Amino acid sequence: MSELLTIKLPILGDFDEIEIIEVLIVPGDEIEEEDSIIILESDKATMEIPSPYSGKVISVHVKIGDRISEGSTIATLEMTEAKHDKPVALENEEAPAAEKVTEKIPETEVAETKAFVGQKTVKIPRISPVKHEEIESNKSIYASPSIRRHAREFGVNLDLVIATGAKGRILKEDIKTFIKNSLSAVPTGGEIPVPAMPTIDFSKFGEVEVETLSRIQKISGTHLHRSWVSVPHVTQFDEANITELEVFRKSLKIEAEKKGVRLTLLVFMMKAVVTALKEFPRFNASLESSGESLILKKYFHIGVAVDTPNGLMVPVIRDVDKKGLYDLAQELASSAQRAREGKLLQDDIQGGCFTISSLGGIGGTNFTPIVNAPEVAILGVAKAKMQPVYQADGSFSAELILPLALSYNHRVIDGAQSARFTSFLSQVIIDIRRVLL
Ligand code: CAO
Repeated sequence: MSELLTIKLPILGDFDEIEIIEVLIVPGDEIEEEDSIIILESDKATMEIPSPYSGKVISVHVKIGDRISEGSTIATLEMTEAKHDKPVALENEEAPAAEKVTEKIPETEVAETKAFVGQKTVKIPRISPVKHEEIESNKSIYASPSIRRHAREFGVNLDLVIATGAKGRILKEDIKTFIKNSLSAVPTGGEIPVPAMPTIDFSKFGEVEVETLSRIQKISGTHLHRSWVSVPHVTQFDEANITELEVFRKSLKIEAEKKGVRLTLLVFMMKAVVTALKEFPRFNASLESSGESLILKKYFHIGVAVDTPNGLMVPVIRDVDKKGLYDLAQELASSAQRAREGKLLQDDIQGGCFTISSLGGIGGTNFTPIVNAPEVAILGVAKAKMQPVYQADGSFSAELILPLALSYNHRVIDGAQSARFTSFLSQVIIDIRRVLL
């Protein structure tokens, strides 16, 4: 016989209304007693909350971003009879006699923290908050104790692992992916290994200052490096006449301000890119990790590179095809703001189909962006400039020209396709009404 039990949040000392940054279980999971079920994070500490019992997860009542306090319901567990009989230290005097303690957990292993299981109050082993300073001291790696243990078991250097968890947290899946990638990256006879950078004492040549890279810079650096060495890059340059688009954009400026949004060129670019992706589905795809097949996506989630004080971040704006310009402008501004404040959640940076990197608000004539693999193409947008354009009647007119740079994975996309893509995109931008077609 089995019994349904509700797992509630134990007392966590001074902590209240604490944010859930990871939910580690889903309905159907078979979990063991002591397996972590959620991870909480406050300003001061990170805590893994373990399950007090083994059993099958029936339902999960919380999600990432929820703030919970003592007694909040986390999950419902079906405890199997064998596990149910397992002795636990019950405190509730009203618990049925048959379920009372047969063996006490030694006092040293028990914190003042308590988990509430159904109507019974049960002591659970100590939950050790991991202070942020401890994490920082360990080369700014964001990982729970169990993940660190797991990494140590496999000899994985966490510094090199790309984190996909909330706020850059390393998950068990990330370790698996790292190991998988490391195994498949073993150089075969024909490959040329990348020689390590020599260690140089630059202070021999003059005064220097050492600045440690931020966590985000390290993570994005690893990701960019992997894309750079594994994707055969080609960059296709093009340009678009945005004179009319700029007139249209400016005509909407007051209306946009009234709505409290800034309608920048980038918002129009997102819409134009989606129109081009619909026309050229191969650009809205990812190469399967085996390299054997192409996964064509039927959704249009666009990543936007954001320059933050801590480094480059790419929040993903979902379903761009289904949203209007004002909604997109609002969402872009809010994502950029959260990126700059380091508040993006795991969900905010996942699932992108195609990335736009716009340096147009800053300057430069053009640049070659690195493909945000496993996406297959990225559009670089540089600063638009007034230029004389030759007209059919032999005259020149002053037009606002936008430089475009499309980098793509040459394994998936041919040069001719890329030129067709940017020509089409350019036409859509010239006459933005085409996004309606
Ligand atoms: N040409 C001319 N003007 C441009 C332009 C372009 N290509 N792109 C934007 N502008 C204009 C905007 O329209 C805006 O003008 P108004 O004030 O008249 O509305 C102004 O420049 C400032 O724009 P912005 O940069 O604040 O806003 P945005 O929507 O264009 O970009 C964001 C938002 C988040 C992408 C940008 O702030 C940013 O972080 N860019 C850097 C991205 C980056 O680092 N890429 C490199 C990645 S690879 O290392």
